[in-house]
Amino acid sequence: MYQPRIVSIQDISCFGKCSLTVALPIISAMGVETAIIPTAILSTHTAGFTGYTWRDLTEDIPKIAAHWKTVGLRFDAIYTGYLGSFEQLGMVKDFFSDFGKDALKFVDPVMGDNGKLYPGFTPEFAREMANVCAAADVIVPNMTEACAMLGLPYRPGPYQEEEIREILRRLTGLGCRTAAMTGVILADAPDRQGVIAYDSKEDSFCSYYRENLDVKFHGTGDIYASAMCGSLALGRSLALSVRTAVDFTVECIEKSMGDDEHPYGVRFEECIPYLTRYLEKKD
Ligand code: PXL
Repeated sequence: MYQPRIVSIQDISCFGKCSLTVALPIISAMGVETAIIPTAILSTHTAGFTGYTWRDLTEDIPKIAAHWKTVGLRFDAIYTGYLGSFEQLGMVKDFFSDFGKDALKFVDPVMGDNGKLYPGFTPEFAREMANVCAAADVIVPNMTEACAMLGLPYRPGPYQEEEIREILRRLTGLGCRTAAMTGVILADAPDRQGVIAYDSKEDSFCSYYRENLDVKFHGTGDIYASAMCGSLALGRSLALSVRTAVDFTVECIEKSMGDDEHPYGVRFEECIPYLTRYLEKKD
């Protein structure tokens, strides 16, 4: 049977359960081959830690891509996450041109949360990230990232559904077919949290919510994006992939609630054995 292959382009945070250290196990557990291009090696992620080390691997990216061209590698999906510089954004666009013709280009424009950009990110960087999103097929920003990319003022939720829909229309107006907003809480149902996705080609929206767990863990956006990209690479529909990713993320958060030892990341490892259960669900 055909095995899909994803390449994920983002950093390795050696400690902290995010970016490649969650993308690799989650996508692999879905039965999807996972190639990687590490963009930097950090001792920890940048949220909640200070004094972390950072080895930049920018110059390796075009070299890896050039070698892969000689090997003739092909990918079913290209999944980008945290990217650390303008130069890397340009390289991702080049990678899309070189390897993206038949691949799903999936961009998680990781830049911030709760109205704040992570250390080192600027409004100018967000505008350039919008250009990467323009070249993508599917993007999965949260409200902070969507507002930064569109140059809109951020307002904390809950939101009206039409507000989110309008932002998703504007995001796809950048050039990508599909935009999915993560971490959505609507005013008429504040006890739920979920994702609204818009397929601009079909002009259709889908959404999926679960109970709003009143806790914050780092790295859940990466878990969500990895599961959604893995599901799409398996050829599953947008609606089903959103649902799979939300359900898996919620399960990981539930496993971690009450565990004060690990605020830097969720206990996703204990949920991985059950991940394939979601894949049995069909449209
Ligand atoms: O989880 C997103 C992420 C990935 N990589 C690094 C980060 C963050 C968020 O802060 O700092 C290095």
